[in-house]
Amino acid sequence: MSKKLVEAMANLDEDVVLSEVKVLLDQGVPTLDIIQSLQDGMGIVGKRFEEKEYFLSELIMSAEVFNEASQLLGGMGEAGESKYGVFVLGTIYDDIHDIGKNIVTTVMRSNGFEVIDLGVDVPTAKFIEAIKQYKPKVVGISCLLTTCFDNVKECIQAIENEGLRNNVKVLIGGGPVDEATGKYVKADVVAKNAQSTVDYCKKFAEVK
Ligand code: B12
Repeated sequence: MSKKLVEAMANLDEDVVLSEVKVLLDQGVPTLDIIQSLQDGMGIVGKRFEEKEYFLSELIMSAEVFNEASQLLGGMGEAGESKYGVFVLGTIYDDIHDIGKNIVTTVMRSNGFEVIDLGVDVPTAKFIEAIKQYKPKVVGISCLLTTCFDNVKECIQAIENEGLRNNVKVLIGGGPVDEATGKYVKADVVAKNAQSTVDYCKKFAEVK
């Protein structure tokens, strides 16, 4: 964990963020560790927003700085051969946060999954259609807003009502999501980062 990077991200100090990411890359620090520091910095941005020290403009700025920094992280890897099957994911409807989802997409692809990324603000019907079409072993739902937990719950219930729940594990993730949320929405697993998503999905994968 780079304290300097966490603080620079939290302070939206773009120059320091970019130079520190370069330094860490030169030192051979793994990409996912760098992302974790950026993610922790974003957590502080969120807290400052809650405490009204930051406003919407700072949230927007944080997304820009994060995206700039990720451009430097070529090391997340290119999509490789898909040997573990399909993973469908999207951000639940009414929620447009996509930075974390996009990281999960990239990391899953570079670890041998074919990822069907449904995008953001995804309605339940689109998740169901994708499950029927691609028959994934695991579906991921990203949710960054507590006001959208009920949407996730509704979506998972609808998957069950369609008779699809026994064939698919539902994995949820996103900043404010925790174990209690997982129980509330009836997800199988809560993933706090991209690596745990890969580890979990590999358990259910069909190796080709
Ligand atoms: C950047 C940001 C924004 C940006 C998003 C830009 C974008 N393209 O995504 C913008 C400015 C658009 C935005 C808007 C809003 N935001 Co906002 N935002 C954030 C912030 C600061 C960072 C989120 C982020 O990108 N983190 C970095 C990534 C890497 O982390 P992550 O998303 O957690 O992802 C990792 C893991 O969680 C996991 N993961 C994530 N998704 C998934 C999915 C699956 C399937 C799996 C397995 C794993 C997984 O893996 C990822 C990689 O490790 C958070 C604060 C926070 N603590 O999260 C607030 C936060 C989420 N936002 C918040 C709010 C309130 C809003 C707004 C309502 C503000 C407003 N008044 O308009 C709007 C809502 C818009 C909407 N309808 O969606 C609140 C939500 C509070 C709550 N209780 O619900 C937060 C928590 C800030 C706060 N503390 O108040 N936001």
